[in-house]
Amino acid sequence: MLTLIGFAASNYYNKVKLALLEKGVRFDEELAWVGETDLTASPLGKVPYLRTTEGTLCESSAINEYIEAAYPEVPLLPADPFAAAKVRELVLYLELHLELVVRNVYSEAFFGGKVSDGLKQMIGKQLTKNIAAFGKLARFDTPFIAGDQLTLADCAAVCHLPVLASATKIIYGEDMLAAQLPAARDYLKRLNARPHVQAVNAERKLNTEQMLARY
Ligand SMILES: N[C@@H](CCC(=O)N[C@@H](CS)C(=O)NCC(=O)O)C(=O)O
Repeated sequence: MLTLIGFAASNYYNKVKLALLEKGVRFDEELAWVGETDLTASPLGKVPYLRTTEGTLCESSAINEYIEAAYPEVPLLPADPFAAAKVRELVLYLELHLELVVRNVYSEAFFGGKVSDGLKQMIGKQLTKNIAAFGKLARFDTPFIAGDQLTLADCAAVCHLPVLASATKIIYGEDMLAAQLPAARDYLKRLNARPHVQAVNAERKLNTEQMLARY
């Protein structure tokens, strides 16, 4: 049995949860807020992490790759090695070049903190460049972001892109994702209509209220 540990306001937690749901893999959830995590399982104190019968695993992409290999019945990676690498390329772009960059302004966008104007300007510039580059790799003309099949890249995109959209709207007065990649909106609408995505989003909203009430 698998136990996913963390909190449902987290985009990384939800990326793994969505993969488990879409694959139909049974799992439990265990709530652990930042500061309450098991540091032997996730030494940086980050969520999510996964408890398995073999031990624990942290880092959402390592977890999703493990789930994919251990439960291959409903695949979220193409069998073709090149097509699978294209999916992984999208996940890396989403995280290294979009999520980790925009994360620098979350404290002001979502948590009542303050970010310097200099940093905002630098992050804004990086995002302009990185969103355009992401748009060269992402497919918005196909049902899913890497083509005709739902993949791990969709699990990441549907959790990370809305945060990029809302953080940039708050900080820069413009949803930079919609401004640069207008087709992303329809893609997210399509994905958000999936029952498992709806379930993840409903729990995200509830958990976000709980998280903000703790501040
Ligand atoms: N690279 C990590 C990122 C996970 C991450 O940043 N999680 C956030 C919540 S969305 C977290 O735990 N932040 C607390 C911290 O960094 O101390 C992954 O893919 O799992």
